[in-house]
Amino acid sequence: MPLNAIKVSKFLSLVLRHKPEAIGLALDPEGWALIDELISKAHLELTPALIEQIVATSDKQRFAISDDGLSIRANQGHSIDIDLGLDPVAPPQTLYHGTASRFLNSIKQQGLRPQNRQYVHLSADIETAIKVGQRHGKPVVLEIPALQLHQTDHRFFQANNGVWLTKLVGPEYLTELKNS
Ligand code: HQG
Repeated sequence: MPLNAIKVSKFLSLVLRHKPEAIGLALDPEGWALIDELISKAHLELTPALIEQIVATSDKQRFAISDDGLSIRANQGHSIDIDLGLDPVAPPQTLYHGTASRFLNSIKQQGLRPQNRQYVHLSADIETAIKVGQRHGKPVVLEIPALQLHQTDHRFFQANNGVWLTKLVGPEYLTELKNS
């Protein structure tokens, strides 16, 4: 992504996932913001075309535009309390969580917790989990027997961009992948 697009994408993540109040933006209960309102309140120079381009080219498909084209929301990653309207679905047999080695002791004691976000984020493949972990330090990948957990009433959700979400994973279900 060009530098300006990265800057705008980070700005969109901030106001659509974490701090809409930073620019006095209103999100509806499902996390949607009106694009016109976002543009008028943004401190950056935004146009509908630039927003559409960022939504279309975001490497992780972080954002979605509503069917009527008027609103935008983040597909996942929220720290604020919004309802993505996702139904629980059966996950694949195994899911992965990328983290950093410095968090391992705490995770082994407490399990995976959402920390500042609404959900724990899980990946369907190891490569993605390594990249997620690298954002925090030396990456470590934890393997989760997702389907087995689902069969014991543990709920999993899949965001519109494919990222898997769940509320908590107990330490007894986490296996550290060596050489990850
Ligand atoms: C760790 C990015 C100590 C957890 C990514 C993680 C993802 C614990 C960190 C999305 C813990 C939270 C989310 C415990 C969990 N004790 N540490 N009990 N339980 N943690 O950034 O999963 O680029 O909130 O392992 O790609 O890293 O922003 O979550 O390391 O999809 O679109 O606490 O954000 O996407 O960190 O990343 P984060 P995450 P974007």
